[in-house]
Amino acid sequence: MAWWHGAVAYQIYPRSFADSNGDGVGDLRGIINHVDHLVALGVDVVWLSPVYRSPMDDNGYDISDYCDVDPSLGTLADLDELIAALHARGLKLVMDVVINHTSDEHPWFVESREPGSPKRDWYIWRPARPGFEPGTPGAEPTNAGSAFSGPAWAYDPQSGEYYLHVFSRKQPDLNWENPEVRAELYQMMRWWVERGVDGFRLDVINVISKTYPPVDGPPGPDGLCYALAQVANGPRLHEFLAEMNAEVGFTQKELFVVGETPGINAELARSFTDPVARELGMVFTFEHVEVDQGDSKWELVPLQLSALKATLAEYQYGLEEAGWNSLYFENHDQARSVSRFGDDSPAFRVASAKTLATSLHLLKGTPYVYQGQELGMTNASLGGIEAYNDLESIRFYNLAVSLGLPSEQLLSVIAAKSRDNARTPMCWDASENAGFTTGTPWLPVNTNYPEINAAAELADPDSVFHHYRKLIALRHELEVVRFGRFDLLLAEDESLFCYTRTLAGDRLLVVANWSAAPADWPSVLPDVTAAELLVGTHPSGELRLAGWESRVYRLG
Ligand code: TEU
Repeated sequence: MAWWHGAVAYQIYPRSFADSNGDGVGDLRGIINHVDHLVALGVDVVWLSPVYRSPMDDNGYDISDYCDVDPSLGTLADLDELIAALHARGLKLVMDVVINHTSDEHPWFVESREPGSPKRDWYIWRPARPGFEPGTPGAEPTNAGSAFSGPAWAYDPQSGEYYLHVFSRKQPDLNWENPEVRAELYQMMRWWVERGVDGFRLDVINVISKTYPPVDGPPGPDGLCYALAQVANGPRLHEFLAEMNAEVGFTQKELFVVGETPGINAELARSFTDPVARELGMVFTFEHVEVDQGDSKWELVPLQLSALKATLAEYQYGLEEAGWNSLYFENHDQARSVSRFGDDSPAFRVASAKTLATSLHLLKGTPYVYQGQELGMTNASLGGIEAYNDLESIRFYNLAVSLGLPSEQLLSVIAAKSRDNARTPMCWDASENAGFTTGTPWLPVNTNYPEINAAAELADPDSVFHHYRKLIALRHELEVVRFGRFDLLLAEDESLFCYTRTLAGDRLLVVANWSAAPADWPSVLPDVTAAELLVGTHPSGELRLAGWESRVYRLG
């Protein structure tokens, strides 16, 4: 086992974490100033969302220089200082690297636009659809649709051809078939390892090898076929991942490597993370965060707990013999879990945030805490579309309005699912702007910050924060939490999430009530009269569970 199998990670979205210079945007020095918070929580690893030089079309996921820090976030020297500050406290730093695409302002792409340039083949260029005038409606090479609405092909008048962008048009996809591209990216990653980083989070890494040649796919309501699903998991994916591992030294140097992999299943997750394959350490899968949606994230479907449990269990079982799971409910792309899966009303916010945490952190894998999740921060309630920043939400809104959908209905869907829910500033204390900035925050601070903030929660032993702290400590303490076999109980139950973890003679029982209604103790559960209660959300007493109560027992 590697060190990271027993670790807990904490994700920082730098623009929203802490602003040290009053410009309203979080920065690296802000993180340096708050390392104590991470130490108090007890996490082992920081995953830093992109801080590279970027035009910020997608808040840093559009990189124009892989080897420099964006001036809005600080300097390379600040980053060195952060790495040193974390290492001095026993924490590791993992860089989020986006290598499926670059910014269209990256010098490589600028050069690639020249048809005769040596870098032409570094990106994916195609001529217009036969019989169509280039640049006219419908002339795109295929009907591929980008993840952020509209075609995934952008016309470049300079060369009369189109380039592929699975994400925004300012995020052209690199051509991984070209060995020079791969060599250059591996070189860049080695440079970061030499600088002291402890691993990588690899953005949409299963999209680097694409299914070719691009062809028209089944059209959705907008006439387009979702490119992300259409081209992902291409034929050379395993080859590229193994090559990257060998060239950068993932396995050899015991780096913490997590690949983001939308649109895969448990079998693929196992194949990427089986140590024998020497590809990735673990992957972020999506099935469990898609159970409350229809065909797209914007089609809301009420959560069925049995469906969520089934998908989580599928990965637990599927990666038991080989491979390793990542465990997450939140990140910078997802709504706040207490508002989404829990109950953020005053009566149940604290209990449900704790119960979601217990349910996730007792699973087998590496848990991730997204900034503010440890406080039980809620969705943003931003209001009108003008309050939003995220290009995904704004582009979806504009497209849907143009198709005649009522704005009010769209805003309620966006309020539930927008990525901006996770991106409002971290709430540090009850002072103005939640202590995030002395200036004007780039995205509004959640109005509930006087109540939900780090200072208040650190001072309250019953807070969501201290519950997370206990769960993290429990993982460090008990081998059965890190490595015990998972077994789901009461799979069909729509309000109780119950499972055991077993390692040799050691056995834990997790019982979580995912509902506001109290629940009788199910007779099929193991007897707990002689069991030790390790962590609970409520004062222990009767067996019957209160609304959103959860408990972890060590069975005798
Ligand atoms: O996300 C990839 C991804 O699958 C998401 O775009 C997802 O489709 C969307 O967020 C659902 O709402 C990664 C990053 O996490 C995301 O922030 C970037 O926007 C994206 O890649 C492009 O780099």
